[in-house]
Amino acid sequence: MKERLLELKEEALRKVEEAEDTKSLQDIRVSYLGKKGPITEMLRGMGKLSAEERPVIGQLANDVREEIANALDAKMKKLEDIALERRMAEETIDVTLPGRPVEVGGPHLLTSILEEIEDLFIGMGFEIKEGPEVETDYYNFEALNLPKGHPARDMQDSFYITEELLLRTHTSPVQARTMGAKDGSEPVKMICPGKVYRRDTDDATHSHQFTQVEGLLVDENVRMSDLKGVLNKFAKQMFGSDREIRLRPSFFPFTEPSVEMDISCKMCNGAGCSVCKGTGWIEILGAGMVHPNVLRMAGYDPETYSGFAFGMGPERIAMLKYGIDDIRHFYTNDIRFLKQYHKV
Ligand code: FA5
Repeated sequence: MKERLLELKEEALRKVEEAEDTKSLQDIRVSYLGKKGPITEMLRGMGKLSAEERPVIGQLANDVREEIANALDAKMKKLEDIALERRMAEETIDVTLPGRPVEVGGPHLLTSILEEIEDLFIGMGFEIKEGPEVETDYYNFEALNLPKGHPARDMQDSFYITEELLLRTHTSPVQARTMGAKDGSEPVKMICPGKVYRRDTDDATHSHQFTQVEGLLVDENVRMSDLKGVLNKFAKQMFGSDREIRLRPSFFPFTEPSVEMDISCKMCNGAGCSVCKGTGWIEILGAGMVHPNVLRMAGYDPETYSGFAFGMGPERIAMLKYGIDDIRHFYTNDIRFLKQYHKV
């Protein structure tokens, strides 16, 4: 029995010596020192030994167990130390390496232009309003003097969701919503920036989704000259004091009289070029005096109150201001294009 124990010890110690990972050490521990291991097995059979042999073999078996356990612990520590050293070597940080550059973003050109427009009108005492992009037929058309079947509805080809719901084709419904929320005697002075949608075919100056900024001023004694004064001030501040504005008669069912405003072309200084299609002028907005029917439907008495409204296209304004030749640049998000307009 003594020889067998010594043999087992030699065998176990050799295996410990050869073990290359902690998993093998666990296996050795289980197979030599575990409950079903050969040493425990031998200890169980000690009853068959003589009274003299029993303590000697018992002592030897315990010594062998202890020696194997110590060898296992020592090897385990050694392997753990090696693993730690290896990990530390792998994770060494070279503090002399240059840092990775952090890319700094910036607002989209359209966002900057909208903020610029908002700032200009806030400076003239207008407040900012918002309205829903999914709009009812009533606010998008009917409340703006465009009853069902009115031929002028064709001026704005629409994306309908149901019979009564559509993606708004302009920001003008916010006029009716803002007036309707008042009691019919409070003055209104607001602008409303936002996205609008039309079934327009995309080209250099048209997009099926674009932005508009609506403006509305309602009070007693508001005149066309007030509209002209506000638009003139806006245009000079936005494009520079050397730019001329021109109001042309036009038609919108919700304003009477109606006008469209042109800005003298920056590229050719009014002489005529490809950008202004040879006319020397570029259209940026529609406007007019709020139609009495629109005032009445929103609860304002047109005998006492009058107002002006306008709706401009910020993409067209940015194109004119920065000489951008295609509206699609705003939406294709080529970072090289957008980066040119990041303010540092
Ligand atoms: C309107 O949408 C009117 N609601 C404007 C208005 C408001 C008139 C208040 C009177 C009173 P219009 O369809 O012309 O009008 O559009 C106004 C501006 O939006 C245009 O001058 C142009 O700058 C811009 N715009 C129109 N269609 C597109 C398009 N498909 N892509 C980009 N910009 C467009």
